Amino acid sequence: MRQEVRIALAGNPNSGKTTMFNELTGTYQHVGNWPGVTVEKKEGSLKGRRDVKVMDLPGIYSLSPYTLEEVISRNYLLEEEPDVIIDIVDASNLERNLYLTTQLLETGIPVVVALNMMDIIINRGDVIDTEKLSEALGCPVVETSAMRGKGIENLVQAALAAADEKTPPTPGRFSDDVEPAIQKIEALIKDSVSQKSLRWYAIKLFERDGKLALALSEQQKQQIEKVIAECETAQEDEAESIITSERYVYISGMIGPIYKKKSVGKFTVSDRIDRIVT
Ligand SMILES: Nc1nc2c(ncn2[C@@H]2O[C@H](COP(=O)(O)OP(=O)(O)OP(=O)(O)O)[C@@H](O)[C@H]2O)c(=O)[nH]1
Ligand SMILES: [Mg+2]
Repeated sequence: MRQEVRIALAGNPNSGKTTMFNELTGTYQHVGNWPGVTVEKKEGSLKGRRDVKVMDLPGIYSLSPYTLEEVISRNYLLEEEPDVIIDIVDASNLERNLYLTTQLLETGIPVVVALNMMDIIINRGDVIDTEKLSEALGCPVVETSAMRGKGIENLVQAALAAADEKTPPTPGRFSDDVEPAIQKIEALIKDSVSQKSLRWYAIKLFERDGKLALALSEQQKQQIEKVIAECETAQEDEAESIITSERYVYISGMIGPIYKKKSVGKFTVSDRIDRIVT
């Protein structure tokens, strides 16, 4: 018998997860227009595929341990280990949404990005280079409009293929100021966690995340603390904030060449050159 495939829908509040869940499962769940609607996990089966389960997770901005929604989502991802995460990204707020994406890529679970709300981007006349975004993130990116039922079939195919291949994503590296510290922590804990979650735990330990289910020796803890303290002194910043800044720098560098806003001027560059030279 074929084994069950489990797909988890994760993303920022109001990015369209429940709308997508309804499209994927053919069920109808109330969709509100305000953030924080989905606090419980909701499970259904993919339309016509009872062997594929879809989980609608609460909306979150980060995988930190501060809100109930974050704790529910990250515990589900790390403890239940779904076969693939569909990261529902609101393309009209791309930069902010990718902050969570960078963290999902660190869990070691295959990720497919649904670049949702593409209807808004098209209406604005903006252009996103999806192929470049996919290359930069190191995971498949599929354009969708959950509200209009667009791109759903492509998304399902990409998610099932990723679940089948089981290839963990290659998360981005931080700058040379911070990356060595993360790698030192990875080396210190490599025998205490599974290889696929190594980077996730190293980063969370660096952030002094208080809710990690991880048994470390006193010696490991002291060595890790030393690595963190050295980096904090060098950066003149506190560890969690160092990682936040690293993510934003990384994302804005990535987005520059990928997101083209509709040009606002009346003339294109070549029009202007023509006017100047003639
Ligand atoms: N224009 C547009 N609107 C969309 C799209 N997908 C969802 N929406 C709308 O965005 C709003 C939020 O959608 P939800 O599906 O509730 O978002 P969610 O991610 O489940 O939100 P939380 O459960 O609060 O985290 C609703 O008003 C949807 O109709 C889309 O592709 N395009
Ligand atoms: Mg929802």
